[in-house]
Amino acid sequence: MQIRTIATAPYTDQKPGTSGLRKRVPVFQQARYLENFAQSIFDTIAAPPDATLVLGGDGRYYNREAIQIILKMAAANGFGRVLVGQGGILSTPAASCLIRKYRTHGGIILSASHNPGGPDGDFGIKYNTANGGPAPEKITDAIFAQSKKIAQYRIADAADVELDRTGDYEIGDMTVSVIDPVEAYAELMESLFDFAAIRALLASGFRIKFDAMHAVTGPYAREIFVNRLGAPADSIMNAVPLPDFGGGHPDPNLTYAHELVEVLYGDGAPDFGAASDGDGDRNMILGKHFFVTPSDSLAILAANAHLVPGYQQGLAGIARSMPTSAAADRVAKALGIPCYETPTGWKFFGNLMDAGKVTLCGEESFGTGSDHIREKDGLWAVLFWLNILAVRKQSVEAIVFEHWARFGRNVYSRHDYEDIPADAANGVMKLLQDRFAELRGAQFGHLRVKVCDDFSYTDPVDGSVSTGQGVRIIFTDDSRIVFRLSGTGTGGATLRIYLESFEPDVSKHHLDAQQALATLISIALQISELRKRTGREQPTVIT
Ligand code: G16
Repeated sequence: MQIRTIATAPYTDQKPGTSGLRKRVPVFQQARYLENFAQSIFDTIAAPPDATLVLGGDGRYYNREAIQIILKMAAANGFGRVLVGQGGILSTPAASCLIRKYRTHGGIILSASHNPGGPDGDFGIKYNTANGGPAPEKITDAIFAQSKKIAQYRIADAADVELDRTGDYEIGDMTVSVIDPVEAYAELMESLFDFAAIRALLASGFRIKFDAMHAVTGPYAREIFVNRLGAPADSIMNAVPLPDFGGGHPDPNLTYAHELVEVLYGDGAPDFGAASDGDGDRNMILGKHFFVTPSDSLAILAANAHLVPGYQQGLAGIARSMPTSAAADRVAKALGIPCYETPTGWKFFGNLMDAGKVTLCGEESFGTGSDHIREKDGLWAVLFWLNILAVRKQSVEAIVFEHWARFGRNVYSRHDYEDIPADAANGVMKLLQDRFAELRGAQFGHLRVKVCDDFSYTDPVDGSVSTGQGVRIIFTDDSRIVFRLSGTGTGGATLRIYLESFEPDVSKHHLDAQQALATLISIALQISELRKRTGREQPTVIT
């Protein structure tokens, strides 16, 4: 096999965001673009000779082409073996599971998560380390630095590998093992949850609907819910992964998963609904005519973890991202365990989990997971809920209301303003930062500002510091408004406003969140001059 060293010139825009490098497909299709980034990863991680790598993606447009290129580059860079999901498919949690199970050097995941796919959609690539989690900032920063000075990449002259049949193939001295993408993951799920109890629940007439949104979880959901748990085949919708996700936006929230929402809010609705995103790490949980916010979901999973076999031994601690509501903090307090507040991005949970400080983690961005892997995990969250429902034999709504009655309700909402000009978005953030002094102590009706700052985080394990992680305006009653720019979009900027207040009064727990948060919403719009600066009257998405 001939290995070619090809001269290249750097691209200047290969800075990984919240979760890897995400760009439009045509950007990745430029000559040497993918190759430059992949080589920058290989140069940075400096894997020992004959190391093993996991490789797969969410099946979006350009997945297969990218896999063939990366396989040939891995062979040229001295890897001994690459484990690839059949058809190039691996959900992000399954990739994390495989890295850990086979103790590989790391893995490359091809996904732009919840962003749309297709020839004009998004593509993405990220590196996960040997613990199975997204590379921490010191590695992604080093990859970016390397991408700015790269001068050559290495690639093997070899034929494409047959990705659709499982088995071992050779590229020179490197073995490519094409494996079933579902099996190891399904086994891990079976080891954590009481499948017999869930099977009995489903056999009792409890109806579920899972929306795979034409993305990667279809085959996983079919194996787990239908084959292993006995759910009827029509419990799963949009279950065939398509390169363009059927033209949809595979983001499991009330706006983009509207097909599922209509089913769960319609006549004769099933008892439980859930959706996952492009790469299978996000989840949305619905009851009959009822939506569970991701922040509440984390708190409820934590409060009920003792009902689930994999977590019966207790939780070491909980972690949540800063913009996520403090509902989980209340549960942690009741359990007498620590609760950590990190910046947005799953990569910040890895150190805490590796150090045994936390068992459950969650984010308002529809991500929940545990230390069973080092990624958030959509189907895991669905199974956790089903396990709780099987034991408690109550409706989703009843479980949530009982939770609020015990802990109080952290009323929560996120307003997203998507695809606004970057200048306008940066202008809003700058204005807020310039106003810190003026806002501290300011009175808005009955609310007075207690803290106003830009969130920064010192990792308690390795001492690394991350600054500029979102503007917080916290009032004396602990209600708060957070402004943050998304780090996952590819077009313009997405400005997120996170709103939270606490309601201890049970008689007000049924109130609509938008109504309950109306005062905070109007303060947010006022102090940010958002409408004037962006020309937007309404958010694009409200969750
Ligand atoms: C990624 C990260 C998450 C993060 C989310 C939102 O999710 O893995 O940890 O919460 O982005 O990020 P942002 O608010 O910056 O858009 P995913 O599912 O896109 O990989």
